[in-house]
Amino acid sequence: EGVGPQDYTCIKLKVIEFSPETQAALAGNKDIEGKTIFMVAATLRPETMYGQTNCFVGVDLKYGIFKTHKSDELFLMTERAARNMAFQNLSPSNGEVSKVADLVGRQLIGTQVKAPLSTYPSVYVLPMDGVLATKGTGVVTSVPSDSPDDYATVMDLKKKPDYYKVQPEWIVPFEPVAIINTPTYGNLAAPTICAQMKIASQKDKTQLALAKDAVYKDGFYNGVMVIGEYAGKPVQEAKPEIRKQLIEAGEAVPYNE
Ligand code: A2H
Repeated sequence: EGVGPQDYTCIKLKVIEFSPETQAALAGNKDIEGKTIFMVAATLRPETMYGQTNCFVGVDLKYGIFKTHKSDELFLMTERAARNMAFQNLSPSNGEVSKVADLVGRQLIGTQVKAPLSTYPSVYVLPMDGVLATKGTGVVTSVPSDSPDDYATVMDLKKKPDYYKVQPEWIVPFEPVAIINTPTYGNLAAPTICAQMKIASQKDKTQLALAKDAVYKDGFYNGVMVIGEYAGKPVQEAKPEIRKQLIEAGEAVPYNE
């Protein structure tokens, strides 16, 4: 990590309804009136977006809502990401960072968003412990079928909704979706490897790092898509095509850091 520039795809999760806490925080804010707000999630796996079941934020992280290159669209993310985007043609003018609201991750839990390509019509914003303020946008889209971190976190939330202050109906109906098949881990790589390695929680960090590496490589080199337009095609072929389509459809933006 932190070795060289990363080519992320930032997925635009359109806000359908903010949590009551966020609605209260934004009440009377004229800068957001009539605008479409997106929670923007940096991913290295655009081909897995069919399997989005929720979105993660860090409860103690600071977020902002920022003006973008499109006058009718606002991005919700960390200020750090907004500063980087300001030099990647994603802000009103080069280098300009224009924040219209401040929020804390905790306030966003329970917000309902539309995740592009997801088989679920809408998904919810949930808490994750390990979201770094220093990477991506501070917003992580969750694909429990293919990301061991996401799967382990979703398991924690399902087991202890009260402790994590989430409602079961925000998580329980959203089962992992088969996206990619590999000879080693079948078509639900993350649940399979978590069971094999007896990973029970997002707190099992050492094991999760190993699991993440194993399924990432296996999926990329040996994976075949089992869903969507590229079903039957290798991941290596589908990945750049799906990325391009999301960007052309206005549902994602390229982002480097
Ligand atoms: B990936 P790298 Cl299916 N804090 O997207 C913690 N993790 C973050 C983050 C942050 N601020 N920003 C992005 N990420 C996650 C999909 C995915 C991802 C799958 C499988 C593996 C995987 C769905 N979540 O990542 O350190 C995002 O999760 C494993 C590497 O820059 C992003 O891609 O390599 C990935 O970490 C970027 O991590």
